[in-house]
Amino acid sequence: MSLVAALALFTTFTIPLPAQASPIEAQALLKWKSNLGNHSNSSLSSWTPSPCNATGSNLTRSPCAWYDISCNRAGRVIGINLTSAYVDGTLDEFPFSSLSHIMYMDLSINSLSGRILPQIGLLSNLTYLDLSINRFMGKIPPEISHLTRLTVLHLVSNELNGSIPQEIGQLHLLNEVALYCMSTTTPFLVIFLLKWELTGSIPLELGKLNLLSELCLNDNNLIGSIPPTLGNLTELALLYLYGNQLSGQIPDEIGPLPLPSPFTNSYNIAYNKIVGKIPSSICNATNLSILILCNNRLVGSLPKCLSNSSIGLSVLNLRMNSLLGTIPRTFSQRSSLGTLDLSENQFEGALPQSLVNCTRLEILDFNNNKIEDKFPAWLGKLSKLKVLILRSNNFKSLLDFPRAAHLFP
Ligand SMILES: *[C@@H]1O[C@H](CO)[C@@H](O)[C@H](O)[C@H]1NC(C)=O
Ligand SMILES: *[C@@H]1O[C@H](CO)[C@@H](O)[C@H](O)[C@H]1NC(C)=O
Ligand SMILES: *[C@@H]1O[C@H](CO)[C@@H](O)[C@H](O)[C@H]1NC(C)=O
Ligand SMILES: *[C@@H]1O[C@H](CO)[C@@H](O)[C@H](O)[C@H]1NC(C)=O
Ligand SMILES: *[C@@H]1O[C@H](CO)[C@@H](O)[C@H](O)[C@H]1NC(C)=O
Ligand SMILES: *[C@@H]1O[C@H](CO)[C@@H](O)[C@H](O)[C@H]1NC(C)=O
Ligand SMILES: *[C@@H]1O[C@H](CO)[C@@H](O)[C@H](O)[C@H]1NC(C)=O
Ligand SMILES: *[C@@H]1O[C@H](CO)[C@@H](O)[C@H](O)[C@H]1NC(C)=O
Ligand SMILES: *[C@@H]1O[C@H](CO)[C@@H](O)[C@H](O)[C@H]1NC(C)=O
Ligand SMILES: *[C@@H]1O[C@H](CO)[C@@H](O)[C@H](O)[C@H]1NC(C)=O
Ligand SMILES: *[C@@H]1O[C@H](CO)[C@@H](O)[C@H](O)[C@H]1NC(C)=O
Ligand SMILES: CC(=O)N[C@H]1CO[C@H](CO)[C@@H](O)[C@@H]1O
Repeated sequence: MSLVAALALFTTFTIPLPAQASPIEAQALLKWKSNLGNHSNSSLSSWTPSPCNATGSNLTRSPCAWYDISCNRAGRVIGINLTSAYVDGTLDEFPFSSLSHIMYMDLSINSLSGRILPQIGLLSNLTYLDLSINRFMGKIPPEISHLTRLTVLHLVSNELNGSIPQEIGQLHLLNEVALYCMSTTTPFLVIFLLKWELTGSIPLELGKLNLLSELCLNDNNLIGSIPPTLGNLTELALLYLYGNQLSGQIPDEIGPLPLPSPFTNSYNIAYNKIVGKIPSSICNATNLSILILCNNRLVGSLPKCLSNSSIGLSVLNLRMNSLLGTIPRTFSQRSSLGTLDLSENQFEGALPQSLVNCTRLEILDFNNNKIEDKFPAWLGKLSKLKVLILRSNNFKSLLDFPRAAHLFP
């Protein structure tokens, strides 16, 4: 289920004013509020025991009229949305046991700190949980696995450490797990890069989450190899494992299932210690657009499909590996490559002339290889090219360079 779908489901059950109130829920939430930090400047200002339109009954104590709280027809709280509400404090007094009907909880982008308490597991109706961009610390409680209806789990950008609980594998409905996603819509996440310290290995059990479409575990200290069970995730569109200490081999064609799957669109395992060859099974990932394997210990030559656009790559970054052989010669007119970075490898031979077919190329980096060629002035035909790096190779007739450079806008 997408975020939109999750929200739609959520909204369907929402009505502004309930028939019955829930004074217990109101009291419990007010107790939490009273333990929070300075909330004068936040949406919590609507959280009051007696709203100004009070008419005297317990109805007025309903939290359902509060900003960012949603209720069902019975007046039970089913949604709490405090994203970007300047909330500052902990979950220590959060009324986990009073909010058993809650389905949607978004506390992202606040200043919440302390631990994510095991009592989170009491919110067994939750389908959507977003605690990202806060200052939660400590480990992810294994009790999170009690939230069996969860479809979306976002814990991005906190100060959590410890290992990923293997119990997450029990959350069969999950389709988005973001323990750290870098999305273009939230570029400021870069600031938090160093704050995230999950350790241990990637649990095999993640392979059970067969509805998973996005898995981001980047920028942690994860060790071990990429579990072959991730090959079971046939709907996985995005896999970010970059910036860890992962070693071992890419599960290859000998393994039970190839990685990535034909659905995979973005595959980024850069900045690890992964050894071995780029498996030819990658050619089956026909939907692959972004392939980033840089800064690993990959060896061997390139599968041909990476150049002949039988897959429609827009980014291919293999920088800083030990790849060798010649660069495939078959870049076709259908190529959608915008970035081709093969720098810091052992590629040899000449530059393939067919690169002129890659009319969308903006970045072309062959720095520090063993390419022997004349200076490829013909690259001047690539009108979008902004970055061209050829140094530390054996390019001849460099005297042509000024003239060639002139060809580039
Ligand atoms: C509390 O918030 C108000 C409004 O933003 C601000 O003026 C005040 O300085 C804050 N007080 C503290 C102690 O942070
Ligand atoms: C109180 O009622 C008035 C009139 O019905 C309405 O305009 C106002 O928004 C209400 N205020 C709150 C806090 O519900
Ligand atoms: C109001 O709620 C309290 C408990 O919070 C309850 O004891 C009382 O009977 C309620 N009053 C009405 C009029 O429903
Ligand atoms: C939660 O609040 C944010 C900001 O107020 C809003 O953009 C978002 O649509 C809200 N989500 C729901 C489900 O109401
Ligand atoms: C989950 O919500 C449903 C409907 O709102 C409710 O009947 C049920 O008791 C809730 N589950 C728990 C464990 O409270
Ligand atoms: C996690 O961080 C807490 C303090 O935030 C520390 O006490 C604990 O030892 C850390 N655990 C690990 C496994 O790093
Ligand atoms: C998942 O993958 C593992 C190892 O790759 C395999 O043994 C297992 O049968 C797979 N499970 C399913 C349900 O496909
Ligand atoms: C390929 O990716 C596009 C979006 O980039 C998506 O709409 C389509 O469903 C994907 N196809 C497969 C087979 O995954
Ligand atoms: C590619 O997919 C086809 C069809 O599913 C399969 O037969 C073949 O073994 C796959 N090739 C690789 C290298 O995984
Ligand atoms: C591209 O490469 C794949 C895999 O090597 C091959 O099956 C396919 O025929 C090639 N297509 C073209 C147009 O060369
Ligand atoms: C450009 O690609 C076409 C196929 O799309 C191929 O026939 C042609 O030879 C390529 N051009 C060069 C210069 O290799
Ligand atoms: C009601 C109020 O004071 N709101 C302010 C809270 O803080 C943000 C940013 O610091 C301001 O933009 C709001 O006006």
